[in-house]
Amino acid sequence: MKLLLLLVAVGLCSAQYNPNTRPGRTSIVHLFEWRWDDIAEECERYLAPNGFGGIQISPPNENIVLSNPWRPWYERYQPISYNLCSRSGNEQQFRDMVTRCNNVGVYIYVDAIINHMCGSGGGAGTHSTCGSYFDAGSRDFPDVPYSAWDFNDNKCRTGSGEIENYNDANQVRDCRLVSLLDLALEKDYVRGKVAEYLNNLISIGVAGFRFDAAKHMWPGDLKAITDRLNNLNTKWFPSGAKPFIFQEVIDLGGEGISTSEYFGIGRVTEFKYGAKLGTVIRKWNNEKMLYLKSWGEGWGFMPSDKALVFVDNHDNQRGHGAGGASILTFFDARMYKMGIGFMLAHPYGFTRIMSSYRWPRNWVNGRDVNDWIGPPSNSDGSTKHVTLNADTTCGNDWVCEHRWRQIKNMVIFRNVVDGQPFSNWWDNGSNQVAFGRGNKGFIVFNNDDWYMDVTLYTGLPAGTYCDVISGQKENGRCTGRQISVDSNGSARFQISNNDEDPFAAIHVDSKL
Ligand code: AAO
Repeated sequence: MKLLLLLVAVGLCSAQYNPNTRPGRTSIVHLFEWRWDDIAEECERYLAPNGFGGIQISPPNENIVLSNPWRPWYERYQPISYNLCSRSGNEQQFRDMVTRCNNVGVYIYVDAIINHMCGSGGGAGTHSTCGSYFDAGSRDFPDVPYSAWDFNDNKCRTGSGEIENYNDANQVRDCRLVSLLDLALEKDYVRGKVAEYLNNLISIGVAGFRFDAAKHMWPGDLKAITDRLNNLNTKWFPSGAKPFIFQEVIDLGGEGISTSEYFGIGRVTEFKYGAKLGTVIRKWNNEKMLYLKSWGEGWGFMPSDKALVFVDNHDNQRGHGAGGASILTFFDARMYKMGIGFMLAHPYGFTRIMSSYRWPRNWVNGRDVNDWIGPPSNSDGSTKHVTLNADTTCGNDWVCEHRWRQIKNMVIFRNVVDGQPFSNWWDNGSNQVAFGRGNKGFIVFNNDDWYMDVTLYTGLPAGTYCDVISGQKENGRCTGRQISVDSNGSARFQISNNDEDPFAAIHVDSKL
């Protein structure tokens, strides 16, 4: 029995579910396409003071430079080498960012593109972000180096060499995803090169990885690679700490590959989460917030301790990947804030916030024809800095959702209620719902088309609280609405369906 328990414990420890965030920091933010020097500043001036746990950064390695269309964001998903230079900055800027963010306890999670190199039609030359030579046609990437032997061209069994059928797991893993040259990760040499890249990042001080396109890699190959990874840098992390791993596997059900195949390696993205939450908040398909009472595993999601959750990501906010039209984004700001508010208040999963740039969305026949547009940039292709406005929002077309008061305050809410149970659920049988987290926090939504005026048991100690959605506590005073919790723990909530944000949230740190 003891041996069995030991084996179970060892098995679980070898998978890397722990995000390595500092105690009491429970969310990460994806600073999509940000420059390393801007991220370093953001860690010091905003993310650390507001309790963010870490950052998913865009791929830091050398990638192809595309000119038709011009410098799309997705060129960064086409590696040329593992040199650390990209539109976000060079190696020295990368090291500086990791050091400065780590020093204030905000950790870096690298988007690791290890399934493939550039597209098969990527041509030959030095059109790459550090100027390294490559030849996609002959599969030659001398800066790694990889050659034709290191790709799956002979293993793939489809006529086109492309993935043709997502129900066939062999195709999905052995053939090319949208023409991207598929690395032979079963080869010891290739595994070694990938591990060397990731270990270099670990030595610099990163805390973990997003495995891009994990669904397109065999779990056994990923396991072999993660088994070669070093422990985290003890300058910032406890000795023996392993890199956090979260794997991008799209599983909305009904395909040949399921997320559970990847639990042995680390966490997995739960794409059902954003797709379903968007449907509920939009009130499509007769969905109601009432049904969120059983949110989580009750909705057929993976176990909470395996899940990485988000309302939108860099793909599905622009129609790539999966999720479809229900996905909420900053374009639907009012519903988006409710969705993020719900996610951050609910205990399910490890949460990631999206932080975007604006682009001129243009739907033609159900597709955004501007889905390729890269980050705000200068005419020479360099990415623009994130500037700050007087009201703390961002300029230069950076949306900075993570700086929206409602979102930032809910990141703090989640930290405050960490470890507390889901409790005191209430609903009106429709779209007015409320729930608490033990005796630490309480949130109330009115997504119906009529006024809400209810007195609810909150579980909180008596006192006057500041609603952190309509305002926040500043210098001991509340800039938004105040909520009084009586000696029985009950409070009256009046929320108009016409309020700018039809929800309210209080927690023990927002008590006046
Ligand atoms: C670009 C061009 C291509 C060109 C290629 C090479 O767009 O035309 O061939 O360069 O020259 C990103 C962009 C791609 C871009 C690529 C490389 O999104 O457009 O290609 O960089 O520059 C699949 C994968 C998933 C992937 C997602 C986009 O499984 O891993 O496609 N996401 C990651 C990254 C992403 C990146 C890559 C991977 C590549 O986050 O940014 O691509 O590094 C089904 C499958 C999914 C599949 C989707 C889309 O989903 O289940 O696994 O995702 O199809 O193909 C319903 C279904 C749902 C279904 C969905 C869409 O919702 O329920 O299951 O419909 O059909």
